[in-house]
Amino acid sequence: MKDLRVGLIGCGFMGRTHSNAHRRLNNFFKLGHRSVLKAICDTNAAKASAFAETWGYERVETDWRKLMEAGDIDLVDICVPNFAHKEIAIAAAKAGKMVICEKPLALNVAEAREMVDAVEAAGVPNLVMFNYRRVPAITLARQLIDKGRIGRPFHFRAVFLQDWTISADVPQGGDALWRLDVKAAGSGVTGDLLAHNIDCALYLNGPITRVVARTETFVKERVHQLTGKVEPVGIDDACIFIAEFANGSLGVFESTRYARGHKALKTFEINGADGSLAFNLEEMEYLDYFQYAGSDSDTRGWRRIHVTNSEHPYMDKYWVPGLVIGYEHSFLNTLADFVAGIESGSPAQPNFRTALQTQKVCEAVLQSAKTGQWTETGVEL
Ligand code: SOE
Repeated sequence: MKDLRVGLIGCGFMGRTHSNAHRRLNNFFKLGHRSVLKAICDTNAAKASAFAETWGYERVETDWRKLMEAGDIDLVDICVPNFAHKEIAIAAAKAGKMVICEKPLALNVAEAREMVDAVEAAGVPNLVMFNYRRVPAITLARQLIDKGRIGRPFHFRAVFLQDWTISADVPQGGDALWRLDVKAAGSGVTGDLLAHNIDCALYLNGPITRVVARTETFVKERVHQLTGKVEPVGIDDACIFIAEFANGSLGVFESTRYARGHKALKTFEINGADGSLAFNLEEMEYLDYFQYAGSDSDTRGWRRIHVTNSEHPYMDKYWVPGLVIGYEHSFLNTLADFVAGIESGSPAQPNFRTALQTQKVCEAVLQSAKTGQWTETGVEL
């Protein structure tokens, strides 16, 4: 068993999800590598020390550059706000480290391209943490699509709805609230939430060729936590777009942080000639399936698949049939596939190049919202 020595940067929510995945990896997956939590890095030393104690990191750094120089770090895991992804990922690649990066890959396509070039020039394993692909029900949806169970696809529709920024008193910027600061996040719901739905759409239904979008910023000014001043809000609070897929199907996407009552309502439905599939993150252990082809008209109807059998994706790694796993396991499953990919030489997806395609769709969406025009995405998959 080899050590995979991890240096993780960022002690926020995503730092916790990734740390948990590293900690649990070898409890559930039989791999040739063991995650070893060597160093945690955050500019806030007290926060990093407390984090190190909670999650079991051996040492604390406050400057991420130290991880690049360190001989005892194999993998740099980037869990900082989006604006810092590029510099850290490129430095890690140049230092010959493997890189895992939180989503979205970058602030924009230009940055994402530089990051792809850096990891490919260095030849280092790389992955972007679009975790929802590895929710077993979503992976199962892909397997059923690959088996032809829905036939020719006609429609893909997806939403990601939250309600945590409705109050104009919520500040922007700084810890936790950097997602509301366009300089730190690059965009609002498009990069933060729709990027997940776009990644799932590319995974399940193939390339999106063009889009037309409408965004809205409902609260135009907010106090900035770091400056204490009221500043204009530069992010999209809500985004709706329609899309064309290369396979001829049509897509509808909606995301907002203003859907009162919804905390993380992430759903998709895909309708084909021979069947349909539907998923709802609030009931993530189920995949709904309507089988048309091969079913009898008197018993035809939507069926709920409880995705907990050992033949379902990832489920043989956990408990016994009928018992569920949760949100955190999607990170664990992704990390396990990343490590298995290093060992087999068949890299896990989405790597940086694949995540660049999602970035292109996000950018086309934001561009279209400005011009009101259909916009080509330039996605290559
Ligand atoms: C935002 O609230 C957020 O935490 C996103 O940043 C995550 O990517 C998403 O999975 C859940 O919501």
